[in-house]
This record gives sequence, structure tokens and C-alpha cells, in this order.
Amino acid sequence: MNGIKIMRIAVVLLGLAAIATSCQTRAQQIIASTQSQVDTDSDGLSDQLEQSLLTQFAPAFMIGKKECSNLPAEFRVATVSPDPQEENGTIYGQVFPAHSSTSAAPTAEIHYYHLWSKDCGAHAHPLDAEHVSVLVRASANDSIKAKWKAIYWYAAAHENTVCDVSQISRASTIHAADQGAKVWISPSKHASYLDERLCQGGCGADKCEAMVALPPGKLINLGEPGAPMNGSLFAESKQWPLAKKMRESNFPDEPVARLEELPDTEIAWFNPGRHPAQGVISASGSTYNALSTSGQNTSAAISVAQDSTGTALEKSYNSTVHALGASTRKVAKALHVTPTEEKKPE
Ligand SMILES: [Ca+2]
Ligand SMILES: [Ca+2]
Repeated sequence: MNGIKIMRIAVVLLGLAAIATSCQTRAQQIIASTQSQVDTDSDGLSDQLEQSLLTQFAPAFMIGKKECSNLPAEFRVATVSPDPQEENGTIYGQVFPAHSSTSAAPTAEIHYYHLWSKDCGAHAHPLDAEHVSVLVRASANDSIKAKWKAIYWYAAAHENTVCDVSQISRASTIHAADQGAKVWISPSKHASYLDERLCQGGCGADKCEAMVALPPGKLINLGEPGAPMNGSLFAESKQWPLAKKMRESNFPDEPVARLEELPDTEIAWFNPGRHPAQGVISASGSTYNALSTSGQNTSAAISVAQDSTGTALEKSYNSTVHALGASTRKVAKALHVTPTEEKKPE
């Protein structure tokens, strides 16, 4: 075989190799594209995007060192009745298009659920479904390539009870526009707070003491109501209100509009004045403290601003606590708490 023939064969082989590589790359692109289009829970957001957003905005949870339910639990898959398999710090997520989403500015709501095998505080009960939420918006219409930013955060605290002290905040206020917020979970009752001081003065027996960071654990997408992912059939169980929490938006127009009227240093109550006698009550020892949530001016919010003479939170507390009076006692009665001494703030 002369040199010219060898060269021709080599060129042909190289050509074939190039074609094979091209076909392989194309196939890989098709597979990747197909994977990015998979939408298991049929809500219009791909599994890939949902997991990416869940990871980017995963909160940094703080829990009690002596938490009586140990860690948020992972629940047995493919089981309709919630069955805590292991208390290992698993966090469950849900991502769905927000009602304000447009093709120009895709917007999604994310819920992070910390699910416990039990509530072991006052009025204890088995199973405890708690959560925080965030509203996130894309910088461009390509939701995969776009940069996503958080706009508002919500933390559920004693939702739908006389003690409801759930909060809503601008993401920038709590330094959580690009990543997850720091969230304090009250030991035993598992109420979520966007500011540690709110937990310290929380409702009932809430008190955040000896708090430690929740160790990194699994982050599992629950899917949507009626369209579970990852075997999370337990989400629909009537044994807990998880499905109800999954069906509700935590960013309806009214609280968002109310928050936008406040200075950007403030966190707003989600339900100010929802209950006429509502207050944030802390019964600790013989001291009976309260924060107003009457929905007026500073009492509609908690300021997280600092100043040289102390926190604005304390100022707000001082300026509103006198308004509580009889209403404080009504809440105490509702909570079955009897203060032995009512002390004015210092
Ligand atoms: Ca989806
Ligand atoms: Ca989803």
C-alpha cells in the first residue's frame, strides 16, 4: 500500500470519527434537553428548574439544641399515612408558578416544609407540619439561564390559631435576596421566625434558647397536590394540614401591599388584627411581656433596624405595649395562661 492510499484511508477514518462524535454530541444534547423538559408534577416548571431553585434558596434553619422531637423527619415513601422513618433533618420542598408570573418575568413560589414526628410543646400532638416560603423572580424569560432573586419571605408561626404570629418580609430586609434566609424554629412547637428576637418574644411558650444550626440533610421535592413526587403520598393525608398549606399562596395581594407601605427595615405580621385580642405573648417566670399586633403604624410590624440606644424592636415594643391592657389578659385567658405579675416594659 503506497503512502497516498494510506493517507486517503486515514482521512476517511477521521471523517467517520468526526461524524460519530457529532452524532453522540447531538444525542447528548437531545437527552439533556429532554431531561430539562421533564415536569413530573405538571405545574409548568421543569423538575430541573424546581430542584435548582430549591437548592439556591434553601433556608439556614436554627433549631433548639434540646429539641424534644430531635430533627425534622424523613417520611416513608409510597405510604398514604405519614410514617416518620428517620429524624434526620430532611427538608421537603414545593415549587410552583406564582399568580403574578408572566412570560417576561417568570415568578415562582417556593415552600420549605420542616415536618416533625411530633409537636411536644403545650397541647402536644403527633405529627407537625410547619413551613417557610419565598417568592422568587427570574431576571429574564429564559427561566433556566436567568438569574433568580428572592422578593419576599414568609414564616409560619402558629398559623390559623389565636397565637398566629406568622411574618412576611422583603428579602432584602433579612439579607436573603440571593440565597436562603436564616430561620429560627421554636423548640417543641416548631413555629418559624425570620428574626431571632421574634422567637424570643413569641407566642405561648416560644423561646429560642441554645439554638444550633440544623445539620445539612436531604432536600426532597414533594410535587404538587394531586401530583406527588418522590413517593410523597403522605402529603395528602388528613392526619395533618400539609396539603392545605401546599394549596395556599403565602403572598396574596393584601399583606404584600401592607408590607410595601412600611419602611424597608420592618417585618410585617401576616395577619395583623386577625384576632381582636391578638398579641405576641411570652409567659416566662413571673414576667408577662407583650408586643402589640394591632395593625396600626409601628404595631403592624417589627422593625429590625438597630440604633445606638438599642433596637427599634424594643422601641416599638415600648410604644405599643401600653395599648394592650385588657386585650393582653384576654389572650392570656385564651391561652390558659395566668400571669402572676404584670410587668411594664423597662
Ligand atoms: Ca414541575
Ligand atoms: Ca412543583
